Amino acid sequence: MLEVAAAPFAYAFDPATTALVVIDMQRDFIEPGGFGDALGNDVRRLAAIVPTVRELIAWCRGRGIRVLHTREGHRPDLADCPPAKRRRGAPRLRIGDVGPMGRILVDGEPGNNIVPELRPQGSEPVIVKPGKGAFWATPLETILREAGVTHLLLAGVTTEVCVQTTMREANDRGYDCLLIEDATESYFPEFKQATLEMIRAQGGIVGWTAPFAALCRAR
Ligand code: TIU
Repeated sequence: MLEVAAAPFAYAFDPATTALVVIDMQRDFIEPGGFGDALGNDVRRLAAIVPTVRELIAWCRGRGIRVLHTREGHRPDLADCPPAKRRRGAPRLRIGDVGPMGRILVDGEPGNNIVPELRPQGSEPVIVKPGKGAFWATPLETILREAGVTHLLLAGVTTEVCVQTTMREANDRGYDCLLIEDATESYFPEFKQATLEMIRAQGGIVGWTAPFAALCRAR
C-alpha cells in the first residue's frame, strides 16, 4: 500500500488495484481550431499542463499502475450526438462541422487525437465517449471491473466538466478517487478552484485531491 498526503486526509492505494484515467487530453480541447476554441475559450491554459500529465503517466507506468485514456468523440454519422448537444449555444463551429483539424469532436479526425506528447502506449485502453462522463455509454466500468481496479487516479481536462463528471460517476460506483491537482485544468481558473474544493469538502464527498509532487512522495 502507498499513502499520499492528500486533502481532506491521507489517500491510501495499492498500485496493483489502481488505474490512472487521463481524461480528454485531445487536440479538440488543447489546440487552436478545435472544439474548445470554437466555444470561445483560450486553449493555452490547458496546454500548460501537458508536461505534468506526461510525468504523471510515466510515474504510473513505472509502478505498474494501469493507464487508461479517454477522448470525447462522436460517430461520424453523429448518431450518438444528441441534437441538443450539437444545437447548444453559438459556437464558431458545431460538432461535426469541418474545422482546421478535421470534423469537430468526431472520432477518427485529427482533432480528436490525444496530443502527441501523451500518446497512449501499447495495450493502454482508449475509451471514446459521447458524453462528459467516461462511464456513460462506454465499456469503462467493465474494463475496470475485469482488471480488479478499486482506486482511480484522475487527470485531464476540463476540471469542472469531463473530469468532475467522471469522478462523480466513479465515486457513485464505489471507486476511491484521487484527482491530481496540477494535472487537471479548466478554461476558467475559478471553476477549477471551486471544483477542487467541492470534491474534498464534507470529508471528501466526491474524493481526494493532491498535487503530483505529493503522489511522488507516497510511501
Ligand atoms: N467545454 C468544456 O469545458 N469541456 C468539454 O466540453 N469537455 C471536456 O471537459 N472534456
